[in-house]
Amino acid sequence: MWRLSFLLPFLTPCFAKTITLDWDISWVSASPDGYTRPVIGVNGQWPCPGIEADVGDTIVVNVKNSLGNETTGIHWHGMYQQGTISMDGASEMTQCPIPPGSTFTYTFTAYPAGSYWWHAHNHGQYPDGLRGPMIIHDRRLENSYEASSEFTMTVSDWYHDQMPYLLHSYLGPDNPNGIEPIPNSCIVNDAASTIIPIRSREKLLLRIINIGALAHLFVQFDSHQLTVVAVDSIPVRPRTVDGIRISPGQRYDVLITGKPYATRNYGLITRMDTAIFKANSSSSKLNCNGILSYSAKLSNPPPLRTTEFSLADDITFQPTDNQPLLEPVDQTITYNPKLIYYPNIGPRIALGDAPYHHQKVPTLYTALTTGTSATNPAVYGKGVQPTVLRAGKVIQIVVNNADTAAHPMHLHGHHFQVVGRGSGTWNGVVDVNQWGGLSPGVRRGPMRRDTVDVPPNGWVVIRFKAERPGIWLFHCHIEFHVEAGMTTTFIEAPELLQTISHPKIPDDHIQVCKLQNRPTEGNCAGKKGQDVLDTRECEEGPKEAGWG
Ligand SMILES: *[C@@H]1O[C@H](CO)[C@@H](O)[C@H](O)[C@H]1NC(C)=O
Ligand SMILES: *[C@@H]1O[C@H](CO)[C@@H](O)[C@H](O)[C@H]1NC(C)=O
Ligand SMILES: [Cu+2]
Repeated sequence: MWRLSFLLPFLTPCFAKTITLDWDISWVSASPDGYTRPVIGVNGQWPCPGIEADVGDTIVVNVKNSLGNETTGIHWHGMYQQGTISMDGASEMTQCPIPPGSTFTYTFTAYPAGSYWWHAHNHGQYPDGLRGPMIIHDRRLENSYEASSEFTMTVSDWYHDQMPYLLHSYLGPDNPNGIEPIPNSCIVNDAASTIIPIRSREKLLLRIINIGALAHLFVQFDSHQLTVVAVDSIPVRPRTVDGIRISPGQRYDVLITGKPYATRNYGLITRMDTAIFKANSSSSKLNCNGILSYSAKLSNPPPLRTTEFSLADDITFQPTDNQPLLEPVDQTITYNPKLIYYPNIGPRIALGDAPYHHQKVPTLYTALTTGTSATNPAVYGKGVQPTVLRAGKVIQIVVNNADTAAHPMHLHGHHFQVVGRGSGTWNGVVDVNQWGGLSPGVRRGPMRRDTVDVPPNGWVVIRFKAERPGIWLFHCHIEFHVEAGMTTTFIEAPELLQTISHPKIPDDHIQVCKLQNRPTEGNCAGKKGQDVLDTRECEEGPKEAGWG
């Protein structure tokens, strides 16, 4: 089965095209919510460009880092990257960070279809603005929606301070309880407000993407319901809801039907969910607004002020392909994330045994150059919290969350089945009929997505098949938690990675490591041959928070 999905990107139709983008990444000034600050833009512009492609196209992005004072690296959230794992863009895991002045090319297949986004995956950088939507069209699927127009709406929290400063204080010794900084405001399409055009009677396909750092957001429209048709790009049986709650990293594709006779325009509200905030948010602008506009000639309503939202539980959506529950489970991995305070250093979060710590050699390069030792987790270094997954196995992951706030957990390169969710700690019961939070449709096929909320004081159980050779991160999508170490690494089918499923690492990728005097072969510390199991020089344990 893994062989088939491994081959899929190469079975692209002959009309697939190549989209080449040249991105010069630099600091620019912007004021999305009225406050002017430096942000990271592309080709002198901010908001950054979105990417649009048809499924099967080849996307080539030539990146030049002109930031001067920060490294960078770009991740294409949700792409399967089969045969191109070195293009996943996770700095320190699938590449070295791109230093200032360097260039670096990403080439990958636009697969699978749906609403995605791209963002820096480099030392907490994307909340400074380096992110944008990425839409992979499947025209046949989209035609089935009978929508006559489409619109992409990104939603996000927003900070006036820059991430290196925010991280320095969040990760510093004066923050023993790991209290996350509160966003100053909410923005929509990187602005204080957005206008979504709609015509009477038409169906509009709206793609909602949370590109933020911390906040979960409610989205609701005045007098218009939302018919959800895809969840993190997985098509689901259409279901009409009043509103959604969307976590960082998540996407919802919804249909909105225009009223037959509109005599005015309608408002929409996006509001940050304060449940995730541990500090006082009274000075934060929680709402941002927009207009569903039938005509510029009609009057616009005042901003919506909704504070009560009626929400659908995402676990109850049913994928249209009815992919059956993956059974039996071959390997269960249980995570009990915990906050650890290191005196004189600061708070960190361990998802596995200890907070994540990157190594001298990017984990992918270790997997490709350590021969038969690549199936031994030790060669990667304890710091990256490695788990080796064997090809074709059904993997079950349990996350028990003792925190008072939800964690949106993201797995690179996969959509996983969300088979159960509940409060407290999972009791290990495998009778699907008794699992808390289980959708009645689970027998027909559980909901799948790539970023799932683990509720406060609660648990989630997910499953996927290890059929995509690669180095895949499993991490919380709250960017502060990523930097606190809430990440683990799956080494999926390394023996296949070395043989059939990965071409040579491109020279420009090797070059950026060389520029930083970093080895590109061997174990976590660059040791090879007889010394491949010598991990004494590998990185472990928290260090002082840097400045980016
Ligand atoms: C990097 O340069 C930008 C633009 O001048 C500045 O706003 C930012 O604070 C600098 N970052 C660091 C970490 O010094
Ligand atoms: C939050 O801060 C405001 C002032 O900024 C204060 O009036 C309010 O009492 C604080 N709320 C709590 C719960 O501490
Ligand atoms: Cu988190």
